[in-house]
Amino acid sequence: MDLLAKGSVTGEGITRDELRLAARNHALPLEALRYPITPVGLHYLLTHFDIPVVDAGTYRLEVGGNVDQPLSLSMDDLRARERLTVPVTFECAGNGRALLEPRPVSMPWLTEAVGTAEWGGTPLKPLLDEAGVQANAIEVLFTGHDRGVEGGVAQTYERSLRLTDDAVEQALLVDEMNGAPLPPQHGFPLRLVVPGWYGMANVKWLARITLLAEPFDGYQNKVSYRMYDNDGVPGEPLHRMLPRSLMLPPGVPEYMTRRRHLAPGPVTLTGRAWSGRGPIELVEVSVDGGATFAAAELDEPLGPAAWRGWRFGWDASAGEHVLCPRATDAAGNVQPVEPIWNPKGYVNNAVQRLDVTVA
Ligand SMILES: Nc1nc2c(c(=O)[nH]1)N[C@H]1C(S)=C(S)[C@@H](COP(=O)(O)O)O[C@H]1N2
Ligand SMILES: [Mo]
Repeated sequence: MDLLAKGSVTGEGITRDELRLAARNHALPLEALRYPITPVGLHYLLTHFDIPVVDAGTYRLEVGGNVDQPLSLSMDDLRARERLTVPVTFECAGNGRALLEPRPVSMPWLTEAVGTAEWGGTPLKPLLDEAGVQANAIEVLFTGHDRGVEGGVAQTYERSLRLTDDAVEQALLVDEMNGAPLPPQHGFPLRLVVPGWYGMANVKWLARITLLAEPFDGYQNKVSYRMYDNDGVPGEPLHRMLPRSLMLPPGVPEYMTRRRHLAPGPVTLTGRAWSGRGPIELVEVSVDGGATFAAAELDEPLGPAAWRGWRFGWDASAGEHVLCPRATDAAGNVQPVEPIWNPKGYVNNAVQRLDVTVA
């Protein structure tokens, strides 16, 4: 049975296809929220096709299309350019999908498709200026080295940005993650990083940058990574992240359910919150499953495009509790307590629910 073709399922367990995807593309273990910068192996992963092998020695980044001066750059050329290192939080647009009912069938993320790394590389914009973007260009397309078939369409992973998006100004071409060369699974030897956007924009294993005079109509722009309305009509392409907060689970877990067990008494709950649409202004915590919330204390920001730590004092009383953190950003976006369903299962930023037994 082709479940992908079925779209979404009610009351059915995770299928073997979904399980295989989930095993290839792991999430952030929630206890890794303790690190402001996620250790490389604990950062979530999402690779649609196979991880390609790219030889950094012979590598060239090609810049072409509607430009005055096409460029072909080696890794040495790229490394000789202006360098920046920026902490950036990534989140997959499908984060939260498996919590929707019915469940849209694709990568079955719960809430942890997230991570923050120090990305090191060179800004995109000066390179585009050097190539000389022609007046008729409206989009810039980023093409990876990875190929496959998705939705029945043979393709290379590629995504475009509109030249008018401020993302173009902020984007980086990176060859380092946490001070070391990119590992194969995160895009070696070069990837794009678009701070504040959902993960799909951060094209890995970058082969080519092409300036286009027409909107790009490839699969990952036209079919995938758009908000669909409930009649299945494709709407706007996904762009900046909505706010979300995750809590570092207190106490110890039960092996299968991950229910937390802790002793009664005062405990400091901590976590991290982020948004691509404005700085985090408020994090609140509910200890009663989202019925009531109280404000947490915010840590100093790590950077404009990175998650922000928070802490909350709780006097844990004996019994069963459901803990929910909720983030609000400076643009006034706030996480919903209940998920909002959509056919592809994107952008479900409903609050996390942690089951806790205090005894
Ligand atoms: N070339 C290429 N780039 C890609 C992808 C991919 O499959 N191929 N997946 C995208 C998606 S959907 C996400 S969420 C992020 C994940 O980045 P990470 O695996 O480094 O965490 O990479 C993006 N870039
Ligand atoms: Mo993603």
